[in-house]
Amino acid sequence: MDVRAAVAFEAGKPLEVTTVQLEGPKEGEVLVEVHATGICHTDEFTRSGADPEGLFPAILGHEGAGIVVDTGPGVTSVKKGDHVIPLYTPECRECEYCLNPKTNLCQKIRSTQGQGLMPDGTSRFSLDGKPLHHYMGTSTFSNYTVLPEIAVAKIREDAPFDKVCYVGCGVTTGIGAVINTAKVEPGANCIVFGLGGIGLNVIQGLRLVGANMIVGVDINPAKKEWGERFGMTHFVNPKEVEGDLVPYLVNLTGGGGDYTFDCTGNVDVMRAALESAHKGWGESIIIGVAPAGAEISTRPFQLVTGRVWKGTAFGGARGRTDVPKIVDWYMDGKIEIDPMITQTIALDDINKGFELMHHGEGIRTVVTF
Ligand code: NAD
Ligand code: AHE
Ligand code: ZN
Ligand code: ZN
Repeated sequence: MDVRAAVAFEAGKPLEVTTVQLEGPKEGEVLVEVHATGICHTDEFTRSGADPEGLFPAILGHEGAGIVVDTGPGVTSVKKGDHVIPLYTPECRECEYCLNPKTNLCQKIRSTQGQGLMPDGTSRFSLDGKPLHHYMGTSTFSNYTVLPEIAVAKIREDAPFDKVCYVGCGVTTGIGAVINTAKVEPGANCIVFGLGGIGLNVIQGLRLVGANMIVGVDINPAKKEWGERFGMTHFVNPKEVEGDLVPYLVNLTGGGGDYTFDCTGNVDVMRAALESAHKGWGESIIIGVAPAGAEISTRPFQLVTGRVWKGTAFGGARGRTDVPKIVDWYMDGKIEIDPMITQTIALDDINKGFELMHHGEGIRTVVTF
C-alpha cells in the first residue's frame, strides 16, 4: 500500500515527506495506523549522523500511538481495532533477558532491529522498489507502520493518541528511570541534568515517589519555570555558577545527590552527574545517548569511594506490561503529559519540530496524522 512518511535519506539532511510503499504484515507482525508520534532527541541524534547505528535511507520515529488495522498469520496477543503503543524495547516474555528480572532489554529481535530490518531480515518499506530501513523497530514517522506483535503494547481506547504517544518513549524513560532503575526512596535528594522531554519526566517521577530535594540543572534559563511546574525544588544554571559546578551541587545538597540523572547525552555532563552523587552511596543514572566515538571518564576513586554509575534504556520498563499501566496513571491524573506537549503539527511540517528542538523552544512536539 502507499503510505505517507518522512524519510531520512541522508545523515544531516532535513527529512523529506513523500509517498512510500509498505508491505502488509507477515507472520507474527501487525499493521498499525499511526495517529500521533512525538519527536524525541534520539530521532535528532540519528538524523544528524551522530548515531553509530544510524542507517540511511530510513523512516525514523519511535514515540507513536495508533490502531492495529491488520494482523499477519499467528498473531494472538492483539487484534484489529486494538489501540497500541509501538515499543522500541519489545517484550517477548521468553528470551533469556525477558526471563531475568534484572533487565528489560528483550533481545529477541535486537539484531535485525539494529540493522533496520524486520525479524525475517527484510524491510516492509520501499520507495520505487528499493528498500528503506526501519528505525528502532518502530518507524512512527509514517501514517502506517508494521511491527512485530511483541513490539506493541495494548492500551485503553479512551486514551488520546496525541498525548499518550509520549509514553512510547519520553514519559516512560523519565519516570521509569526513577522507579525501575534508580528505585528512588521517599526523602531522597536528587539532581537532574537536562530539563528537556526526558528530564522533566524524571522530575515528575521524583515528585511521584516523594523525593526531598529535586535539583534541576540546565544551561537554558527558560527551563527553571518548566522544572518548577513539575516539582523541581532548586534550579542551577551552570553558566551562572562561579567556580566548578560539582562542588556547588555537592554543597547545595549537603554532600551530593542520593541519585543523579544525566538527561543530556553530553559525556562531560555525565561525569559531573557521577561526581555530584553522594560519597559512599550516591547513584548516577545515564539516560542520555552520546555521539559515536564519545566516551565517559572519571577517576576510579569516584567509584572506589562508593558512587555507582548506571544506565537505563526505556526507563527499565517492560513495554507490554508497564506501558498500559503508565497510560492508566495519566488517565487517572497521577502523572501529567499535556503541558509538556508544546506543539502539535502535521507530518508535512515535521522539520519544524526538529528546528524547535534545536532552538530549545518548547518541550515536546507531536505530529498528528
Ligand atoms: P531535549 O533536547 O528535549 O532536552 C535536552 C536538555 O538538555 C535541554 O533542556 C538542554 O538545554 C539541556 N542541556 C544541553 N546541554 C546541557 C548541559 N551542558 N548542561 C545542562 N543541560 C544541558 O532532549 P530529550 O528528548 O529530553 O532527550 C535527552 C537525552 O536522552 C538525549 O540524549 C536522548 O537521546 C536521550 N534519551 C535516552 C533514552 C533512553 O532510553 N536511554 C530515551 C529517550 C531519550
Ligand atoms: N544506537 C545508539 C544507542 C541508542 C540508544 O541507546 N537507544 C536507547 C533508546 S533511546 C530512546 O530515545 C536504547 O533503547 N538502547 C538500548 C538498545 O538496545 O539500543 C548507539 O550508540 O549505538
Ligand atoms: Zn526517545
Ligand atoms: Zn524477550
